[in-house]
Amino acid sequence: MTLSEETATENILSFSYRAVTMDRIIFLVCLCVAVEGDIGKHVFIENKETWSSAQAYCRQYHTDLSFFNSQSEIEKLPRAADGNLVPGWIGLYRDPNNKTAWKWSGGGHITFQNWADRQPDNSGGTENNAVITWNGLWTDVSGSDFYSFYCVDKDPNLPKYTSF
Ligand SMILES: [Ca+2]
Repeated sequence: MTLSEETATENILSFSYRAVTMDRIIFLVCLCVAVEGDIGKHVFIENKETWSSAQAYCRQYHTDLSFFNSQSEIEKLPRAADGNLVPGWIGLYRDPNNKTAWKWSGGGHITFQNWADRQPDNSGGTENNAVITWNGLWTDVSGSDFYSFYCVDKDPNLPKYTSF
């Protein structure tokens, strides 16, 4: 084998190694996008219910009340004809073991938050749930109030270890 042939073989080996590495990088990038970027399809339910009734409905006919890990996930919510959101329940509830922490109905503490100005304020001490308002910001209200709501059909391809 001449020197140039050896060099050629080395180049080919080096190239295929790089191709394998690239495959892994692409795979990992896709995994991250799935975890951070796409929770599922959100559905608006116009009927006004208490938070618990809305949760029960979403769990029966969809995955759960809607939850979010980014602003772009909020942008996916169906909007009214005027381009605004109809105020409605999302899966947010105050952690009964830590009054300053919030959890998603689907499980786990929130990792992303989008509270409106001066919210959550727990006005009257009974605001243990939250609605999303016309502009996508959240505000805590009493769970016994009646609101329309948002359910999510979670993407079945989402890895099970996601914290939602
Ligand atoms: Ca409030």
